[in-house]
Amino acid sequence: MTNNIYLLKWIREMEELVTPEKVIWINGSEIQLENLRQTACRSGDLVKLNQEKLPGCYLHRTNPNDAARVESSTFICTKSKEEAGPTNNWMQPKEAYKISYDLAKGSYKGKVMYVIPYMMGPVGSRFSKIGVEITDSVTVVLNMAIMTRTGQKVLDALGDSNDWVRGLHCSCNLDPEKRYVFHFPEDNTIISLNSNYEGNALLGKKCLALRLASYKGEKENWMAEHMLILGVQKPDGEIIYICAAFPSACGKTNLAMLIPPEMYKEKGYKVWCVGDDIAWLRKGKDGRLWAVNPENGFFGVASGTSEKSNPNAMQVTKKNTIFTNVVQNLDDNTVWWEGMDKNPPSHALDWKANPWDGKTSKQNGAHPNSRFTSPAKNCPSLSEKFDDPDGVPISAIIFGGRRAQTTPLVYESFDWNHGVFVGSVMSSETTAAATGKIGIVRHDPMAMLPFCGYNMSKYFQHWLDMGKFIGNKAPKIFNVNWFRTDDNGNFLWPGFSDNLRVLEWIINRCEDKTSANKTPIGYVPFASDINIQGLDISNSQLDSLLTVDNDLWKKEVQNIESFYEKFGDELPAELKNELSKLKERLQY
Ligand code: GTP
Ligand code: SPV
Ligand code: MN
Repeated sequence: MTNNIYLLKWIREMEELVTPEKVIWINGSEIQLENLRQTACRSGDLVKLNQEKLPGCYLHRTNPNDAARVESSTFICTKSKEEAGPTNNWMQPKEAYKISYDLAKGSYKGKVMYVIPYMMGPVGSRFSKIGVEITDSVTVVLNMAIMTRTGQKVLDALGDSNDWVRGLHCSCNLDPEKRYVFHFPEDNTIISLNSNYEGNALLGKKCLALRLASYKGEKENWMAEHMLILGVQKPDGEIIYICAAFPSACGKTNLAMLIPPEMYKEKGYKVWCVGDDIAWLRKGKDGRLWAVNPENGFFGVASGTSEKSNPNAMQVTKKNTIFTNVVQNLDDNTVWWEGMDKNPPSHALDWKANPWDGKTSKQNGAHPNSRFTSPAKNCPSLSEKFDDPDGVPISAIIFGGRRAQTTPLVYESFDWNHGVFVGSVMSSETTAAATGKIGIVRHDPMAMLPFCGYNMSKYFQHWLDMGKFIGNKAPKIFNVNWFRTDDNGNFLWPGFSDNLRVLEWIINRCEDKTSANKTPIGYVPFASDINIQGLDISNSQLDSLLTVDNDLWKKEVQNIESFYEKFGDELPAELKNELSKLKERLQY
């Protein structure tokens, strides 16, 4: 399939290391993939679902100890610890390679070694990056074939170049004590051991497209960000493109696939999905910031997804989808998860394959981080720019997280540097997307805490530098919070499709069409400028959503100060300055 000497040499070395029974190169053909699906069903790695109701759909159950990303096992392995910075786990490359090779050695014995050439970004785009992942897991192959562009066309694009990312994935025995996701940004290499959960094992996604890409972007004047990309088509037909960075399980997929409320549809609004998780951003020929989605599919949260909250996502999962850790309904061999509807199956298997009766069981049937892997082209609202090699021009960047208090529904930063400050001090409640406690508020700068492949201080500086580089054509920066609650813990804002009402205000601000209330933290909407027509929401509720409570913000400043201490003298002066200005405005 290729004569690339670098690739062939590496494959030979890896073959000698892992000693498989045979090697299969993934050429991306439907015939080959169909064979692999059958193999996976025979081995029990996948369960074939009802092909009339869910054509092309399969169920994947992970080992129960392996159902989410493991941040404590994720390492950046640069020569100096300094390069990984204070927010990443670091290991010396030599030590990480030693651990890797000891675990990988002979671990494919009796198994097939799959070689997956894949591309992140549209084929033919000069921004795209090529990777090759070696795996012993057929479900990894099938997931990668959905999430990335794979096969012969990638090898053709690679030619004889040595500019590609080496990725080795070994299932080993899924021992959580020996689980590692190692990144070697200086060697363009990723090694993942002892996990088959997609977030740890699909090496093109968070590992390449965020951790290695962010490292590269810093050196090459571009950015790899944990952002959805969407286009809002206004009644006049113009489409405004927006990127938004929310931490894991905080609403990216939902916002990216938004369907406008009736009233907005009638006016002529449409929302187009370009991407739901990752954006690569560059300065375009026109001087503006342009975004490309490097992925080819969606790896979305199943739990909570319903016809009511996200009908587009439900549509996305109706065919050619791999479900991970959901309930299997044994009556008709379909799937179910908490939040899908109020009618759980009684005759079912839970995500661990134990018999489960949804009508009587007190335990959840699906894992809270249950997922779907679906082709992007399944999305009814997929943008026609999805495959555009240049991507789309960005008018606004939105940061956001899950905060029960403190952060208003939406506010606008005063300028780029202040916007970078706002992103750098983001915090959000932890979710089931990663192992560990849920609901703990933690700082997660730009939603990149688990995904930044280098020193976070340098990353902040890079954001500041990009602002200078783009100058007055830079997007405006906003912050949103869909998750503010009342005293009883109920969400104050309806969210989901109604988030378009907030996007409308954001677009109006970008187009200088509306004034705003200048508060110590930024520009907050006047209540009369958020359209709540048709919503069951009182004026006082809207007022609470837009309140900036000085006392809470003074506490927030203390949290920011202790978070910033991590970075010591390396924290860019601009951010220190923004913090002092915030304190002044709060009359600290
Ligand atoms: P990752 O794929 O892990 O990066 O998550 P994500 O950021 O794509 O989050 P997703 O859109 O899947 O949403 C995660 C959960 O957040 C869903 O199950 C929803 O329940 C909830 N959610 C999303 N949008 C809203 C919203 O506007 N309001 C409220 N209250 N909940 C929301
Ligand atoms: C996330 O956790 O942000 C995800 C899922 O999108 S994973 O691929 O596991 O990172
Ligand atoms: Mn998502």
